[in-house]
Amino acid sequence: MKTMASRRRALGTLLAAGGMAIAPRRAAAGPHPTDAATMVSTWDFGAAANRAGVARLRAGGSLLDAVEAAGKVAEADPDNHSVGYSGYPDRDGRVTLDAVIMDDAGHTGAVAALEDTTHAISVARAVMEHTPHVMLVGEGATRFARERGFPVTNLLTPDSEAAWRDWLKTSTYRPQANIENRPSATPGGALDHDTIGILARDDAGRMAGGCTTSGMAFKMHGRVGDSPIVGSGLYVERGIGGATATGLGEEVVRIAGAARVVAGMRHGLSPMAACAEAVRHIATLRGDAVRGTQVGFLAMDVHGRVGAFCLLPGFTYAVTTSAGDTRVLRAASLFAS
Ligand code: SD4
Repeated sequence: MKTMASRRRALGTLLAAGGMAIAPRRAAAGPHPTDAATMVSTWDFGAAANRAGVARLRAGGSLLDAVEAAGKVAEADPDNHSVGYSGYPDRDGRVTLDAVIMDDAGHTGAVAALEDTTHAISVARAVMEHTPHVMLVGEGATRFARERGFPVTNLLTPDSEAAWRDWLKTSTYRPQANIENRPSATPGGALDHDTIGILARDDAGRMAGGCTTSGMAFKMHGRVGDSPIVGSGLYVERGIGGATATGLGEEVVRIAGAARVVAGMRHGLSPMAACAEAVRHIATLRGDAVRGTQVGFLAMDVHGRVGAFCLLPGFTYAVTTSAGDTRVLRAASLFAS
């Protein structure tokens, strides 16, 4: 049986054989918090989400309540063009949302291609709690949202519509790396995408997570990314930990990314090493096809240890410790640019 070290050597050989310029980078934004984490979320806007989630926990809410509260902050933010309200539309001008929520007891619900509804993560939770299914898509998801009383909301704001009309002039689909953290005042290069992925943990080591997004800007109508797919955009396993993904979802789905990261932790890797292993696997598998593409993984284990890793520099994540301290950190990346 191969040892972990020999597997790592084999992976290094594979990468070298692929001729890829590998320039591992270390986190640049300071040390990881030493306190155990309670909540982590992707990107800079994860900080506000974490605060809402932790406030919900402190008010006596469950882990699922905290995850939902955190997701709703990003979904309602008109300056966040990649999640919920004001998300960039697909190429037909329709804003379609993907979301999932799950806990470590195997409860999960998801929606994909949901329309006219701001809080996709809440609809995902309703799928979990009020249907015999785990996922509803498209018209069925939207109809279910109406049946559950979620209000009809036009998600296409004037800003997002203007960005789409501008995009129509060229209609070139070219996702940009790290657009999630760029100011929304620059919708000119609006090949935007983003997800908020959230992981929450209590003192007993129980966990839950969520993921919500409007997906890739100007995607084909009907396109679903990794975010709502259990095991791709999110995975949580009792006694081990959880992982979430962001970036170009097609690359995450190909490797069942979040499940892979959790499997890494199950086999003894630290959260960061498990994220790095999954990122390296994408690079090995896809070679030149992922040059210039961003994929980032964020993981937290049951002890509150946190790690992240990405293909390109620029992926950030917010960590809130059990002491209530929130910091935004920069993930280490496989490539320098
Ligand atoms: C998707 N993974 O739909 C999402 C988008 C994303 O940062 O995470 N962007 O592919």
